[in-house]
Amino acid sequence: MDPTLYVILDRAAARGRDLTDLLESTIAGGCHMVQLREKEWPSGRLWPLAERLRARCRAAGVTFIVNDRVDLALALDADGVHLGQDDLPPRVARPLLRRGMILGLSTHSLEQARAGQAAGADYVAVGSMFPTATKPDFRLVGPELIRKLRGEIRGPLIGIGGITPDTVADVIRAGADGVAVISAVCAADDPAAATRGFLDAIREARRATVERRPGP
Ligand code: TZP
Ligand code: MG
Repeated sequence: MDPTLYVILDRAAARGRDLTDLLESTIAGGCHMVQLREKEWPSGRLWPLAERLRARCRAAGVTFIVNDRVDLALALDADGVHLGQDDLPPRVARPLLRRGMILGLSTHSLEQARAGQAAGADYVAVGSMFPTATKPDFRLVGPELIRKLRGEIRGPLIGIGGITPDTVADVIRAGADGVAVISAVCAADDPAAATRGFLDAIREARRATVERRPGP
């Protein structure tokens, strides 16, 4: 799993565009990890689209994660599932997953991130980094929470919420291993260019972060 840029495909944010096309664009832009997030359609309606996305990710070597729905993740043979604080707790979901499946968790505080790690989450997403219209009930924690967690979270730490190519450096400099984004790619006029823009900005921020570290 390479969480550098984790693009969350969300139909509601895609301005009516097909998620298959959006996935193609983001793969062309260099993304290696995606999530299918669908808050409205029931699983039966989502299934044909989900199967197409899953197959394309497999062919492209892109990690494919399903949001919220453990049953759908299993049925698709997805690489993993992403759970929030109101979904099945990780200790309940983990035994349902196949060996090697990734379990990701959304967290919004120091305590939730610690508990998620203790419960065996493979990565911890932390948000919201910035205000966002995508999740109206967002809790603003800022890159500061990444900074606080960096020393104690062993697995990948992923910033989420309101991140754009202009703000991504703040999240990377705070110590995030990667960022998850919805609207900045799904609603972009040119999603492939937006993906490239993120990756360039992340690479640059990582370089600057390494250069700023004191030498031995
Ligand atoms: N969790 C915390 S903020 C957020 C989620 C799902 C929304 C992220 O969407 P965007 O459009 O990248 O701000
Ligand atoms: Mg959820």
